[in-house]
Amino acid sequence: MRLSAQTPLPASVQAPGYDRERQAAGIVHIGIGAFHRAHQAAYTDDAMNAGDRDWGIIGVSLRSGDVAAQLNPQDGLYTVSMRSAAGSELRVVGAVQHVLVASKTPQAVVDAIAAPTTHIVSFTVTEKGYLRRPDGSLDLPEAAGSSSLYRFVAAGLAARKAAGFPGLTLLSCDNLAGNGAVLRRLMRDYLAAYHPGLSAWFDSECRCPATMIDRIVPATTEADRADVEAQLGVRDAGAVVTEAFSQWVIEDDFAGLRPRWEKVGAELVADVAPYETAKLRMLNGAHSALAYIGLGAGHAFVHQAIADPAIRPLIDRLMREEAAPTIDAAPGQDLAAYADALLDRFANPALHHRLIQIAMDGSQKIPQRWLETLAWHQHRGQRCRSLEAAIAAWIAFLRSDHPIDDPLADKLLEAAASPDVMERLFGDGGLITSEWRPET
Ligand code: CS2
Repeated sequence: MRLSAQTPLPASVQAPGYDRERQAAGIVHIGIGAFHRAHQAAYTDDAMNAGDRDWGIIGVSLRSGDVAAQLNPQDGLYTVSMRSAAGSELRVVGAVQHVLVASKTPQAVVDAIAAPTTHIVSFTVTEKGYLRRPDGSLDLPEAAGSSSLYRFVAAGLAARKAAGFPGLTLLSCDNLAGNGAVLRRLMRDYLAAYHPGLSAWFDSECRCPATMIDRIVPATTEADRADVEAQLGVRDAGAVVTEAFSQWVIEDDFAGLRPRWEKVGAELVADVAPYETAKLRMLNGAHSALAYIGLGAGHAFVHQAIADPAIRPLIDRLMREEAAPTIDAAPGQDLAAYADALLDRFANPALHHRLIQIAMDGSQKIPQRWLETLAWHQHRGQRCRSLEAAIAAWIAFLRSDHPIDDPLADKLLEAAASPDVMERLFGDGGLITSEWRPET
């Protein structure tokens, strides 16, 4: 038996407390992977449980039909399993209504964005999904391709303008520095090249708030699905596994309506930057260091690497002595307590978060996770021993027999094989754009 709207659920499992059939879809979410299902969709489900209405989510996968095949036969329902050393707690999320596959039904995606009930289009397309050139501008030929978010959003916006409907909030939920401003800039680049008649309307009618999104969500395994099935009593092909912790800080700058996410734990603030910078440089910076250093030491999981007495002090120093001083904390933001909490989260033995999952797409992650911190210290004449060790571990990883999953894989492998590897990666005109220059 498969999970669906007809399935009776065990009393211990939290289920949607609102009439799912009667909710309009207020959100179109592009990139409906495990992270969105464990994070934004759960907040939105909470908001509807707390009384908000018409915030159903239409999920979009740009390429793969996998998530549609998992969720559509289940009426959009799926389980979130929150795991800690004490055990796991299950909830079934009802916010997602159905999933479209853009490569199969592109017009349905445009129609969903153009629908008068839609107020927000949100994104988790990973760093590389934004199709940026090294100088930060949009890669226009790529953005004209069939799996580009920009094509669908622009076509949906054009239809809204033609129909006289209001603009939208475009909400980036990816780990980029200044994700709202990045999306706005790239969307403008796209419109200027391909829909110039829409540029002024986009600027006046649409908003791109910045967000800091945080929840550790390992890729779901077959063992996880079996574990959920044992507790739920039915098969859930779309289950996701995560930690109890969750955080979402959102710039309060919306074009129109939004769910009252602040009633269910999100923080709506004027300036996201201090939270986002701390998260990228401390959490994600430590994660990427754990990935390359940990894999080099023979570990498979985050909790194993952080327990290694040769690695833990280095990560501790990376967060407290290298990353934290570069951050202008917001009032009340306690970076030492943040580092303590991160060490505990990394140590969660129930998560089985694979280092190799974090190691992918290094070229897209390392600038905002490590290089901004390194540049900050370099301007002050200071070295960062932990981050330098992390860079050495990344290069060792590129030279190892691990398969390299990265949009720049071929170029990285070529650079890593050269004796001038540091120059080829980080020098002037190198593969990775940054202000930081390696010491010679
Ligand atoms: C991780 C992130 O895979 C990665 O690169 O660092 O996905 C991390 O788990 C999340 O950003 C936590 O919020």
